[in-house]
Amino acid sequence: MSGAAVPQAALGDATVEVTSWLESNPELAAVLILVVAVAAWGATRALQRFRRPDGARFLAALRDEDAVTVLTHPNPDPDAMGTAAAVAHLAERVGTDATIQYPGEIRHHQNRAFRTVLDLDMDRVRRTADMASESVVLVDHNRPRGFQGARNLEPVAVVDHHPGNGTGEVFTDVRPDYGACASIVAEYLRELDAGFVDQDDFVPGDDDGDVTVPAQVVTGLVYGILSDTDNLTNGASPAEFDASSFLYAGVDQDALKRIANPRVDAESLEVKARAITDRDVRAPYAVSDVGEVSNVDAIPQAASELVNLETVTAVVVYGDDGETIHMSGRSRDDRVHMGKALEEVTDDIPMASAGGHARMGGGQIDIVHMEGLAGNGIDRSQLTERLFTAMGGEEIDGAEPVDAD
Ligand SMILES: [Mn+2]
Repeated sequence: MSGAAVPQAALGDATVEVTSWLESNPELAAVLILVVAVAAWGATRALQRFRRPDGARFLAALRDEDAVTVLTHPNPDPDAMGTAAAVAHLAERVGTDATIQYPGEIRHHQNRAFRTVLDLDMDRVRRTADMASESVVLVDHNRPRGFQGARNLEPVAVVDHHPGNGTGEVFTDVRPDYGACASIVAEYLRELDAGFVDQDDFVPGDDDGDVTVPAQVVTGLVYGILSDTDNLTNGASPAEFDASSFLYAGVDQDALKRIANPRVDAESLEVKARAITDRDVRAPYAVSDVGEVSNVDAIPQAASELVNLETVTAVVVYGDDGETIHMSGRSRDDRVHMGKALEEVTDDIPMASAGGHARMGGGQIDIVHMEGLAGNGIDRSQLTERLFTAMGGEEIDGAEPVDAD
C-alpha cells in the first residue's frame, strides 16, 4: 500500500522539474510544442489513411499511375476476367490507361463466350517485355506466374481471394475467406457509391466525378461470382451474396443468360458423338480415341459426357492436334484414382506429362516420343491397352527398349 505513494511523489517531483526547465527555456518549449503538434497531426493523418475505405485507397493507387496492366492468372476464368474488366474500368475512370492482359490461354467455351459477350479486350503475354505498362495490377492471384520473368515482377497492386502472401508495392487486398475476387471489387464500387448505367448510355469520362459502371462490367462481376461459387452453392461467403444483391440493379440479364448458356460449337458436339460411338468399353471402364481434333477443349467435355453412361464408372478420352495427344480422364469409381492412373500410363514416355485428382485427370503425350524415336515406343492401340490396365489397377509393362542396332 505504502509502495504506491512513492512513485506518486516521484512523478510529482518530475513534473515540477520539467515545468521549471520549460520556464527557463521558452524557445525550446515552443519547439517542443511544435514537434508534438506535428507528430499528432501526422499520426491522425496516418490513422485516417489507414481507416480510409479500401475502395478509395485502391482508386487513389490507380490514379497515381499513368498506365496499368491488369493481369490475370494463366488461364483466365470469369472471376479473373470480370474483376480485371472492373479494375480496368476504375483505372480509366481516374485517367489511367488500362490494358487487360493474361499469360496462357483462354480455354473452355464458357470462358471464351464470356469474353465475346462482354466484348473484353485482352492481350496475351509471354514475357515481362510484353506487358503494356510497367505498373502491373494482379487480380485473382497474388503472385505473378505463367510467363517469362514472372518471378521478378513486382506488382504495384494486388486484389485477390486466394491464400498466399504475394503483395503489391502500393496496395494489397487479399481476402482468402471470400468465394470470389469479384466480390472484393463489388465492395469497392459500393464504397465509392457507384451508379449503374445501361451499356448504350455509358459515356466514358462523362460522370461528373461520380463513379458510374456500365452494365457490361457489372454483368462480368456477377458472372465471376456465380462461376467461382458454383452459382452460390459452393464456397460462397456472405460477401458473395451481398455483392450479388448490390450488383443486381446493374446487370444486363440478357448478356448474363448468353454467357451462362453459350452455343456449343459444332465440333465439340461431333467429338462427343465420336467419343460415344467409337468407345471401347470393358465394363466398368471405357476408353475412346477421337482422333485428330482442331479444338482440344472438346476432349475433356467428351470425357465428362462419357463417364455418365450407364455401366461406365471411369473413362479416358484422348485425341490429338496433329503433334500432341491430349488425354482427359474422369472417374466416379473410388477404386480408380484418375490422376495417378494417367501418370502411370505416361511414366516411361519421354516428354509426356500427366496427373490430376482422384476424379479428374489429364495428360499430354508428344506423338513422336510416344512412338519412339527408334520405333521402340508404343502406338495408339497400345496406349488404349495401357489405359485399361492402369484403370484396372494393374502394373504396366514398360515399352521394351530395343537396341537401335
Ligand atoms: Mn477467383
